[in-house]
Amino acid sequence: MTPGVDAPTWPVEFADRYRAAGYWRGETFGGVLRERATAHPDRIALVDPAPERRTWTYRELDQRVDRLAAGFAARGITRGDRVVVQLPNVGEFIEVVLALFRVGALPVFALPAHRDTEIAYFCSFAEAVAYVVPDRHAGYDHRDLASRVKRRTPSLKHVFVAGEPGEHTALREVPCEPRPLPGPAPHELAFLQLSGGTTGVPKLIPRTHDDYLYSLWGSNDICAVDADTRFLVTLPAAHNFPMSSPGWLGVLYAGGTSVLCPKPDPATAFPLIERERITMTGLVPPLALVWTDAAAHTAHDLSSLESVLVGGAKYSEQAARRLEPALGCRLMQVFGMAEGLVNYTRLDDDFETIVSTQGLPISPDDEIRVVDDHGNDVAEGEFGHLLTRGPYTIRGYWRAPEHNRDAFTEDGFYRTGDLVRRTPTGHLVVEGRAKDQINRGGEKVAPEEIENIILGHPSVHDVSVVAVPDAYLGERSLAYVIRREDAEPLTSVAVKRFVREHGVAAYKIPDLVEFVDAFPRTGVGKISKKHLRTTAADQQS
Ligand code: OOB
Repeated sequence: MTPGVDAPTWPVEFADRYRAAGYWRGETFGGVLRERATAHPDRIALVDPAPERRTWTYRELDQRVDRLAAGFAARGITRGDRVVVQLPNVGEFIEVVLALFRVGALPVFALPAHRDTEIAYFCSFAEAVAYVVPDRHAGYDHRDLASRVKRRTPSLKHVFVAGEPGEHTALREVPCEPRPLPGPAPHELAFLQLSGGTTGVPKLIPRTHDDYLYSLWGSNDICAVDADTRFLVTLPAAHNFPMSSPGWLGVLYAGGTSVLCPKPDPATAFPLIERERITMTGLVPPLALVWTDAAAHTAHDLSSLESVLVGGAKYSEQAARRLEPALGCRLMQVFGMAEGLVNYTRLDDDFETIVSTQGLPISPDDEIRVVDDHGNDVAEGEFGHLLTRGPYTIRGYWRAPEHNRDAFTEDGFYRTGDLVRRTPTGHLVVEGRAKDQINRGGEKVAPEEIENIILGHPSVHDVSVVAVPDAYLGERSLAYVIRREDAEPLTSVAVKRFVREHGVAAYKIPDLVEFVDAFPRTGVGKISKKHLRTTAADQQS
């Protein structure tokens, strides 16, 4: 699938420049795996510790991926086809993704928490031909979800189940004798990642082999990832952060070892760090807080840890100061986005810079602009809207021409929606957000999506969902609801239940619901979210 057909791509002069600079190396994921398997076949690529410890050498991973890719191809899945993948942190996830890469089919990375509404949307919007699920995960039966989605999605021909398949196809039945596959070209799309989103439905982010591979090896250089790295995949493996910053794909690129963590709590992760001699992991701020506290009284040996990356949401300076002494390793802050741009504090930055900034971009060719509300560059050190363009930042969302007109400038800068300032060394400090989004400890919620659901309740006249500060998560969600005068009485519990029953990820259910008689309005009569946020913050404090 050639980028440009379904989404805007880099103009030729930029693509030429990125190739000439050596950022785009003309590699593909399938090719990289084959090369690593040839260069060091017996090194351990992957460990899935639960329920029994399973390991994959690079040779085994390559061979299994080859057989699975052939099996997908034999079932008619071909280059450019979309496949929604919703698996937790298990070895099958890695195999499926790498096999789809090898075929040239595009994984669409759903999260394990997604439910009917999100999955049905991804499958229909992406016109997915297949959907890959676990049998059960965290007490939830994904086969039933798949049956419901399949009934309403004409394009969906296959459901593959890791585990007991029920009425679907067992993933273990798919592999067959490898055969040569045409495979994708480096400039073609590798996958579709989900955007955190500010709109009613999430946007799909088209990433190419060339651009994503650059973000991997660029991250590896900065984070000192090499063949001796033992990376713990603590966050959901399908999210951009644990996948590529530097993530399990970065570690694969370097020939190191990734260990899949089934749950992110210290009780699960700390024994694994000790047993697997983990050197590196990535955490969102709330988890970093929990780990920092738990490290004080753990009996587990965490001394193998060399660095921990923290990002996805703002990490408070006070919390950042405590991490290194508690965990006995280096902290790196990461400020990234699935659309592209990733910033890291550097290993040789001084302590103050590491705890008080969100780092520098990966690439010398990441162009950064900080602008005011009218798009004019602000003075050095002032804060404003972050715009960016570069060798691994997309030029447009997938099949979203209208949205792209707002989300990108005419000359191709992505409007991140983040408010930042730049220090004299060029480090970015995230000061806040202009986009209408809730960042619930790294999990992004688009208020509009939840407002649209609540508006469907017969007793609701109007609704506005906003973020409120939270000591642990950074932010939580609050739904302000205006009841219909003539309707049945409505409780907070009923509103939450209504959202849950609509079938969305649990983290999107409003944490708080309050009933009001009217909303504050702006001069032009729109609901003033700014005003509501301030009221909410005052009430909570
Ligand atoms: C990562 O990716 P997304 O796509 O889930 O979310 C991106 C947004 C950013 O635009 C920003 O609003 C926020 O998440 N964010 C941060 C942050 N890191 C991300 N806000 C403040 N401080 C930080 N350190 O979240 C993501 C992707 C790759 C690597 C790391 C995180």
